[in-house]
Amino acid sequence: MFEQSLILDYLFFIFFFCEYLNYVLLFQIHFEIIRMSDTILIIGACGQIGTELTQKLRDIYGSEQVIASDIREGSPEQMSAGPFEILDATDKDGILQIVKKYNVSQVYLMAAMLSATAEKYPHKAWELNMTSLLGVLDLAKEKHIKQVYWPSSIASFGPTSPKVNTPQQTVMEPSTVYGISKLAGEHWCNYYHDKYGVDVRSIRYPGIISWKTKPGGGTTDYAVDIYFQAVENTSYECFLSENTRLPMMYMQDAVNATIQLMQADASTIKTRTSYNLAAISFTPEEIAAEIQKHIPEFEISYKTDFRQAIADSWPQVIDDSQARADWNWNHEFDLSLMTKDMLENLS
Ligand code: AKB
Repeated sequence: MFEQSLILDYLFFIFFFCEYLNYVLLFQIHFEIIRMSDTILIIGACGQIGTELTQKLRDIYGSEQVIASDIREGSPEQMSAGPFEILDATDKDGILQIVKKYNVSQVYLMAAMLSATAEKYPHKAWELNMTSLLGVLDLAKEKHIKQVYWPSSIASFGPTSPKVNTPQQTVMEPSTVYGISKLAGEHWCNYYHDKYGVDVRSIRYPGIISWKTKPGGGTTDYAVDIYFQAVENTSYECFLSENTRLPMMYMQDAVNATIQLMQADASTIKTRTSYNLAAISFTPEEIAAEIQKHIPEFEISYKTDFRQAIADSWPQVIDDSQARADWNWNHEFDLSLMTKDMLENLS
C-alpha cells in the first residue's frame, strides 16, 4: 500500500514536471517567433560596421527579413545577398517609403561621418549625423517602426572627462564636431524615449577593428590600417604617437554587443542615452609589438597629424560595468586573439 502511494506520487511529479517543461518551451517558442518576425532596415549597410552587422542579422533573421541600404551601391556580394535599396539617411520620406514597402519594424541607423572627416566638414557632419537620427526617431514616434538602434562613440567624452575607467555618467564636454553630434544625439534618444516612449537603444563604440571592410575618416582607423600594411608592406607609418592609448574592440564583439542590446528585454535597458562599451585598450607601440610576434620584420614609425589632438581628447580606458550588469555584455577578443585572427584573415 505504502509502495503504491509512493509510485503514484512519483508519477504525479513526473506528470507536473513535464507540463512545466511544456509551458517553458511554448513560451520560448512564442517569444522566438515574435522576435524572428521582425523586419530590419539597416541604413549605412556598406560601411565598416554596417557590412558585418547586415551579414550577422541575415544569419539570424533570414536574408529576406533584413533590408540593406546605403547612399551608394555595395559590393556585388552585398547587393545579391538579400534586399538592397539606395537610400539617403537624411531623407525621412525615402526611409518611410522603404519602411512601408517591406513592413519594417526595426531600424539600425549606421550612417555617420566619423571624427577626422567631420573636422574637415563640420556642417555636413552635423547635417548627416543629426538629420538622419531625428528623421528615424520621428518615424518611431509616429509608430511606423517599433525599435531603433543608433551608435554613439567614445568621442562623446572630451578632454575634461576622466581618462581612465571613464564612468557611464561623468563630465562630457566633447571638443570635436563628431563628438558634439554624438553627445547631442544621445540626449535626443533619451528625450524621445522619455517623452514619446520610443524604444531606442545605443552604444558608445570604441575604435572598431575589422578585416572585411576598412573604416573611413576616423581617428582609430590606424588600428585597422596597421594590419593591412603589416601584411602588404611589413611597415607602417602611424599618425598617432607611440603611447596614445585608446579603447578598441574587435568587430565580432561589436556586432554581438549590438544585436544583444537590441534583443534584450526592454525592462533591462536602464540607459537610454548610450551605453559605455569596452573590450581592450592599447597604444600603437603595443599593437606593433603584438604584430611583430607573427611578423618579426614588421616596423612601425610615427608621424603625427591633426588626429593626435582628437585622440588626446578621448578616454584611454572605458568603464562598461553598467552594460555588463544590465544586459550581460561580455567581450571575447583580447589584443592577442584579435591580432591572430586579423593576420590569418588578411594573409
Ligand atoms: C572614430 O575614430 O571617429 C570612430 C569612433 C571612435 O567613433 N572610430
